[in-house]
Amino acid sequence: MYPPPRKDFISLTLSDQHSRSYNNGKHRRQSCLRKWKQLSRLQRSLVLFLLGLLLICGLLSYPGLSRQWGDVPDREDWVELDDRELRPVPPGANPVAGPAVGARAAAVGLAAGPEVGPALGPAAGPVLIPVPEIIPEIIPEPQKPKVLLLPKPLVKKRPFLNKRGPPSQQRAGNASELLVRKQPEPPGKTEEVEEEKGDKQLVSWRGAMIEADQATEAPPSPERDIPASPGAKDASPLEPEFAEARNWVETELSFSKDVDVNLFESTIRILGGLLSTYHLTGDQLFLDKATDIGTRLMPAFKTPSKIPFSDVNLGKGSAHPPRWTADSTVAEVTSVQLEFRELSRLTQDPQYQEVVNEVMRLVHKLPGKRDGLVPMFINTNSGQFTHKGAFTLGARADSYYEYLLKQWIQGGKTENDLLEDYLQAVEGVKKHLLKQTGPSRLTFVGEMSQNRFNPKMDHLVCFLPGTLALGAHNGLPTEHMELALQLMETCHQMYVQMETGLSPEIAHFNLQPHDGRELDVKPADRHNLLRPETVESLFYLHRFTQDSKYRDWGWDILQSFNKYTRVPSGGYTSINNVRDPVNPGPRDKMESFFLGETLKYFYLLFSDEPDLLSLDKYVFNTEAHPLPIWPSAP
Ligand code: DMJ
Repeated sequence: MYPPPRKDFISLTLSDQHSRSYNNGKHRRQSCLRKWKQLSRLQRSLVLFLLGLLLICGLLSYPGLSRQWGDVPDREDWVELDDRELRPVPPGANPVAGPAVGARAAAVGLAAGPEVGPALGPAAGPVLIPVPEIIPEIIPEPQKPKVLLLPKPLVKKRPFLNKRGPPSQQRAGNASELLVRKQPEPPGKTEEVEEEKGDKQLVSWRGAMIEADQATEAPPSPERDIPASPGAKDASPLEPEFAEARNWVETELSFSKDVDVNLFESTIRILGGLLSTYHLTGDQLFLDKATDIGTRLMPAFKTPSKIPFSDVNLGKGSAHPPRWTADSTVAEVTSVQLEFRELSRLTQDPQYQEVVNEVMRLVHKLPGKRDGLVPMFINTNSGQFTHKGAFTLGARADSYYEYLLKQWIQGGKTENDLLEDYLQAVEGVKKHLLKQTGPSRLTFVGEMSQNRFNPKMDHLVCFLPGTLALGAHNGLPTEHMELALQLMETCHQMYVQMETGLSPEIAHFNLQPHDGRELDVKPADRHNLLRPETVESLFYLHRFTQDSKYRDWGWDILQSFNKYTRVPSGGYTSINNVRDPVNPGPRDKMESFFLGETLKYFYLLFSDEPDLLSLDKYVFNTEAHPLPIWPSAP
């Protein structure tokens, strides 16, 4: 048995060990050095190379570095990572953004690298970019496909640092205020995934990922983006896009096709769009194209009654009604007049105007109306209304009323039959279709069928506040304006009372005084097609009253569109259910009126230019294409 070690022994031992180990180390180092010197130059290079390789592998296997430098497994993850921090880049720095980052930067109005396209402009001066944008510069990603991204020109020219948020709340601010503030959550929202990142949030729902900071860019400079007067040729930030579109119209757009088209839809969208573009640019190409399609649509009017067929074959020059009936829709045959009349005025060829004026003459004296209200169908053989006794301001009748007023305005307020029919129709609405809800006395326009009132209102009816206000602006009774204000409130309620903040296609109003909700939506009516009518009316009411609440209401609608209908890969979609914010049911379909009308009316609503497309100079067709009000006859 050994005695316990003494402390000094221990100390001595350790010291001794240390000394021995030191001496051993010294000897080892000396022998290593000797051995190293004995190696050939080739052997030394090989050893150094292997050591270097080991070092690099070691570094790359370190998880943090690996994530940043090496593989970027998922683009979405990478974008989310981007959001965590923003930092300034010094002047002159040229961050090369990957496509997703570039697009994202464009979406929030920040600087973007050259891959985004020259239109976004280089990052000049101190700008903010997401931190990882500089990483591809360190280790480029050769496998990344070069995706040509369409620039977002409305953002690129001006970051609009002082114009974020509802127009009534716009104020000067710094760049961080570009980020959209968190919106209050709709009730019943449970499954939504949200990640708040500072001021930003990502909101995802099945089928779509909405980036809140992609939300609405502030309105662009109106005077630069839309020429203010016919033939204006000011440089516009949209010039490259316009040049591309013009080139397409010139080289690709051909109406010489064996294809059936709907007379009304083709007139309001294509003919109206071409005429409007002609006025805004002064470019003869658009008038030539308008004349071409206008002429190709003319066979529709060759019917026994002169009430046009619904369908025309553009290539064959033949026309026909739908397969199952000889009827046309009243709204359709009476809502092509603004366009055909204007085509005659521009071409000095009366044939277009004559056919559409004839329709109005026939309808003006037709029996079957009730106090100016028209049925929904008209027969192309007999020229008589059919399915009489059913009246609505919604589908199949709506734009008849709109075009009565607008033709009267277009023609310089001289065509008294049009005015008479319009005034009588407003009285008919008041007498037969206007009611108030029981609980809060909301004014709405219902429907009537065989003398039975139905408290059902299509979202389409929300064009009416705007039209009534336009009439009042043109000297019609002030009570039209009062009615417009009341109906505007109702259309607003059709949005705010839904869980998504978006209106259903159809609402049923409650006439009972003490019985539950203001409005009800049937399961089949819960879809939203990105329709424009409410935004359109908000534009008119804001223009005429300058009341900022209409802009605020419009801003809220836009936020809801962004939250529930925006698709990350581009565009917006109709949805199935405005009552389900968790699963609104994207349809993967965007109607063309969303771009043609809804966004245009948003643009006009938020514009600070009081006379942009002045309502004293232009009348908007039912697809939101402005046509000039004719100069008064001498
Ligand atoms: C548009 O195509 C036109 O406004 C038409 O008059 C009816 N409504 C749709 C959009 O909702």
